[in-house]
Formats: sequence, structure tokens, C-alpha cells
Amino acid sequence: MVISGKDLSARLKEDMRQEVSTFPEKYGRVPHLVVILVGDDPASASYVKGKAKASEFVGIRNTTVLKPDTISEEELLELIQKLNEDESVDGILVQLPLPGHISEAKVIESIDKSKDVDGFHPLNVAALWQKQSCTLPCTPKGIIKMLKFAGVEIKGKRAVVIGRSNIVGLPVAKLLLDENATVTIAHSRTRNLPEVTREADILVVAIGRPRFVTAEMVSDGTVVIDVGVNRDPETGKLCGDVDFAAVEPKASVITPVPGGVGPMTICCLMENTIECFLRKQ
Ligand code: L34
Repeated sequence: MVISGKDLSARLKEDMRQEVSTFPEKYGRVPHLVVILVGDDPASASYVKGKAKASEFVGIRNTTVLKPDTISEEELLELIQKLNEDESVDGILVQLPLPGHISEAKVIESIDKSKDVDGFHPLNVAALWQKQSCTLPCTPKGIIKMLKFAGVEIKGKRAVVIGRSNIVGLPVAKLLLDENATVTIAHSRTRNLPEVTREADILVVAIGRPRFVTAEMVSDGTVVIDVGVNRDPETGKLCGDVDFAAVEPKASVITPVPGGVGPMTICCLMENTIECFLRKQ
């Protein structure tokens, strides 16, 4: 079974569109998301466009602020400060990665926790790891939604996450743990990685290397979630971290790239923006 994140996100966005359409009457306005893109990396520009398009569909007001990669850290922090103070803004997202001369940690920390639609602020991260209510990071939240939609039982299963980033690997491991999976976090220094991944009932791959996971690394019946969005070095086409053609026949459930986790990330961003808006009402 191939889970289409594209179809699932379309259904969820349709529900949100209906919900948001009631907001002007109830609250006098719709949620407002501000996305800041620094520089002109084509991949980031494409994701940011996707966020604007989804906002438009759902009925969320979207302001995308484009800044040159020569912007100083100070200027960026000033911009965020203004948006923090702006009552008409519900969500602030600074698209990552940022140019090397800007501290991502400083920028993330400068965003008001209540407007942190990414769930990247240290206070949101702390809340997640203490099982307190918080804004969940979009990609991990989307992954759990896909597993539940596909009817995958997580409780008691062995989950292996490849990758330990703050954005995906660590938080998805925590969410799987909260669903009562037994979780292993593997990474570039893991010894005998294929041995580890073959033990997985659920395998989440977020390592950022084209077709890194081969058929030999998965057992029959494994649920495979591919978080990678890479350009194939030869064809230039989009591809995941999993060799889909080779792994799909062995997997019980698998997500494609494109059309898998990516659209779910954007869908969960819409959900988080609505949540931040509603918390203020
Ligand atoms: N602050 N930075 C911040 N928040 C995020 O949540 C992100 N991320 C990651 C990179 N930096 C970020 C995203 O938005 C990755 N990411 C993301 C979002 C959407 C898609 C991929 C990555 C997506 O929609 N992918 C499509 C293909 C898009 C294309 O053609 O380029 C897909 O079907 O997978």
C-alpha cells in the first residue's frame, strides 16, 4: 500500500477550509501566517510557494517576506521582533536553512513561542519532551497522521528512525515513543546499520541522501516512511532517501517522494497556524 500524502493532505485541507470559513463571523478575521525566506535557494523557494498556495486554499492569510541573503542577523531579528508585536500576525515561520552568517538557533529563539508554528522554539521542544501541550513540529506530526490514516498500529512495534535532526529525527522518535513504540535512533555513525533497520517494523528515513535505503535494509512487511526530498544527481528529478522501486515490493506500507511526507508537512503547518490563531481567541 502506497500512502498518498498528497490525497490525505487534500482531504484534511478541505476540512480546514470549511472550518476557517466560519472564522470571519465568529472572530472577525482569519488566521495570518507570515513566512520569511532568506536568499534564493530554489528548493526553499518551492516549499515556501507550496505554503502560500495551501494557505490560499484553506483561507489563511499568507504574507511571504523575501529577504536577500545579504540581510544581517540583526536586521532579521528586528523583523521578527516587529512581527512578534504585530497583533494581526498569528504564525511566524523562518524557512531553514539560513545563510551561514546567521545563527539559526538565535533566530528560532527570537520567535514568540505562541507564534511558533514550526514548533522549533526551545520552549515548545521542552514541552514536547515533557509531554505537555505544545505546537508539534510539522513533519513529525504529518508522519504520525499518515501512519494512523494507513491503520498502522504503532503500540509495541519496533520503530527505527534514521537521522537525528532537531526538525525531524528527534521529534518523530519522541512522538513514536509517545505512541508506545520501541524506538531506535540510527545515524551516520551507526554500526551495521542494515542489521538495525532489518529489525524495524516501522522505518522512518530522514537522512538526506538519495536512495540511501536499499532492499537489503528492510524486512518483508515493514512500514517505510521516506522523509527525504533530494534531487537525483543524474536525472535532476526529485527522489527520496529510499530506493522506492526496490523497497516497495517488500514494504507493507510505503510513502512516495514526491507526494508523500512533503504535502503532509505543509498540511500540518496549516493546522498549527489555525491552532495558534484559536489559542489567541
Ligand atoms: N522553518 N524550515 C522551516 N520549517 C519547515 O517545515 C521546513 N521544511 C523543511 C525544510 N526547511 C523548513 C519544509 O517546509 C522541508 N520542508 C518541505 C516542505 C514541503 C515539501 C518538501 C519539504 C514538499 O511539498 N515537497 C513536495 C515536492 C515539492 C517540490 O516539487 O519541490 C513533495 O511532494 O514532496
